[in-house]
Amino acid sequence: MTNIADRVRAALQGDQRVDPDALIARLDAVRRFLDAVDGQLPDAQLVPAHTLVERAGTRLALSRDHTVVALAGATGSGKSSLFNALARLGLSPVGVRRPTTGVAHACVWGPLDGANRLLDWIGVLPRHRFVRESALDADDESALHGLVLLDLPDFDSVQRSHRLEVDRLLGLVDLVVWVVDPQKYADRVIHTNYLREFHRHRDVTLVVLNQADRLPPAELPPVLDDLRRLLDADGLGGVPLLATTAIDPARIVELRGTLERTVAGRQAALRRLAGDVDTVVAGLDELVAADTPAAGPDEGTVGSLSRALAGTAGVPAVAAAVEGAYRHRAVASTGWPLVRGWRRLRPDPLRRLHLPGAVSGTDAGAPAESLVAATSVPDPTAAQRSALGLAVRAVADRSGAGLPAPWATAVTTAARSRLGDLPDALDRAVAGTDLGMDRRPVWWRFVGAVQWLVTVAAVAGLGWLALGYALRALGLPALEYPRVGEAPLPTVLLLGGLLAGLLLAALTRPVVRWSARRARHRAEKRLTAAVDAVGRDYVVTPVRAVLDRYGQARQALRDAERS
Ligand SMILES: Nc1nc2c(ncn2[C@@H]2O[C@H](COP(=O)(O)OP(=O)(O)OP(=O)(O)O)[C@@H](O)[C@H]2O)c(=O)[nH]1
Ligand SMILES: [Mg+2]
Repeated sequence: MTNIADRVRAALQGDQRVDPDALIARLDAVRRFLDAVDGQLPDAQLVPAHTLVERAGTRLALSRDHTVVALAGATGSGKSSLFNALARLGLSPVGVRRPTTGVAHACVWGPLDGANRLLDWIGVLPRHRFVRESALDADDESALHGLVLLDLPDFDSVQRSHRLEVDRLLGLVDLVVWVVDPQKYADRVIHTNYLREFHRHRDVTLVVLNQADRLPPAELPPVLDDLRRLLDADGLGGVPLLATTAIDPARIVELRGTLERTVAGRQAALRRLAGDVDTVVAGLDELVAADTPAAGPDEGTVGSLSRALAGTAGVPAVAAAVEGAYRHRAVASTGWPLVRGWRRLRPDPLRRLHLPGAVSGTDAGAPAESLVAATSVPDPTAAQRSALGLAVRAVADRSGAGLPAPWATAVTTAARSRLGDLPDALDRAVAGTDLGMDRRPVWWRFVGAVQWLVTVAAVAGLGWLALGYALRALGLPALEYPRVGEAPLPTVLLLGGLLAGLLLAALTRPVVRWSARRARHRAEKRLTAAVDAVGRDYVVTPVRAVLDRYGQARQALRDAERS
């Protein structure tokens, strides 16, 4: 019963053909995954994927016409005996001293030439390579044409070198025939260390209970059933299970037939690699989450970052300086001409910060690059620095939320990656911002001109009055002043000019204050925008780059999954 069920399963498995193009596309997806995660994730987690991409590329390039089948098993299970029986030649020594086979032996059905490069890559020494098919065999062996059969050392060996060699070869071959014997078929080592590990390679796994002749015929079916149960527990349900007797050619016919079908199908290499891709994808699965990745930090978090950066960059101090400078300059331009000079003696608040716009004209339009670290904006306080640290952390936390741990770490690293460059960048941004202070408003000139006019009038009136007074004092004929109503014109000019000047200054003051506040807000807006751009460039963009890579990696891994 069991054998019939096995055969049906085997037949069904045989129908699941691996399309080479689909396999290559999956391998390509693994390569894309590796490109996307390069530098973002710890290399140690990526070794199997790198190994797969490298091995698969080489295996597919070497030969798709050959099928490399390994006989693997514990010492004394009869691997070499089966190898020789299948080859119908005594190629690999069979011994009583255990272990016997120390290095892999290969037998090639078909011309050795084509298989040599494959065997070079697999690492079978030339003196252990044999050719089975010769002209003498006629068509006897043609059904196995393309088979490269390997007799491996024992995997449970007392010799460490044997175990290493087996592990290496098991990673390279297309199909593994696990050879067990009636005494040791239930050994923990073979199941735990090997068969279980190969559960994703069910399509390229065959299990052989050799030395079946050592069991009384009635005991064979229960032993096979027991072995089948163990295989099911290993995750190898449905793999073909055959009973063989290496010393009886009639009782390896079924194994031979299975190998013939495998060779003819030319699917083993592809299936092996497809299983490898499954294993690698399963191992990487924890590196991507099920949900679609977030696009980046929300605007609220970025806003907090901008505010923190503005504090660090001294935006409030610069804005206050702009307001002060506006008032300073406005008064210097529109004030009473006699006190303007005194006003000019006081330092300009912007000039103190060494900011463009500190003096109109020359340095106002200078390129930002030439102003590196040129400002004297006060250094950030400890509180501002820690607020910035918290804001950057918030960007990282928000962006990394829900991502697998290594990606969350990568996001945090990215968010902090350019922190060292921030002070200079902020200084450049502040220095490069047009604060709107390099032009004198027209109304200043107008008011200034009017002030001059009324002052000239007052001075002229004063001079005129002084002249009249002097003439009178010298006893000369007095000046006849023209009159405006009852008042003499010089007096009107003097008092009117003085009064008009004072009135104009008084009326201008609130306008200056209001305009200065507007100038402050405008500067604040521009500075905040500049600082916000720095935050996006230096913190948000690196984070987005990691999230982009995460998205690519996630998509690549989905593409690498078996469809
Ligand atoms: N009765 C019987 N004896 C077998 C059978 N297969 C192998 N033997 C004997 O079992 C012993 C071990 O056989 P090998 O072929 O050397 O075993 P192996 O798995 O290659 O062992 P190592 O090379 O040490 O790993 C030899 O004495 C064989 O003659 C079989 O099917 N029936
Ligand atoms: Mg051997």
